[in-house]
Amino acid sequence: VAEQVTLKVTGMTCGGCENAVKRAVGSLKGVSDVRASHQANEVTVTYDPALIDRAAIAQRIETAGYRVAA
Ligand SMILES: [Cu+2]
Repeated sequence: VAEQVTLKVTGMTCGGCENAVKRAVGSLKGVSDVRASHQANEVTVTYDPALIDRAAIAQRIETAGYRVAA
């Protein structure tokens, strides 16, 4: 069963940043959907909790160069 989490992400300033986050997180195994808004500073991820967790998703966003609020 898929779960959905919305993360507060800072550092996204345009649509290019949104696409970078979508590409980075979307490449993770277990992630089925990613939506990103630089205006809302939010990234919403649909994922399979048997394959990946929130911490791994947050880490991938940080590796891409953006900051995830705890
Ligand atoms: Cu940008």
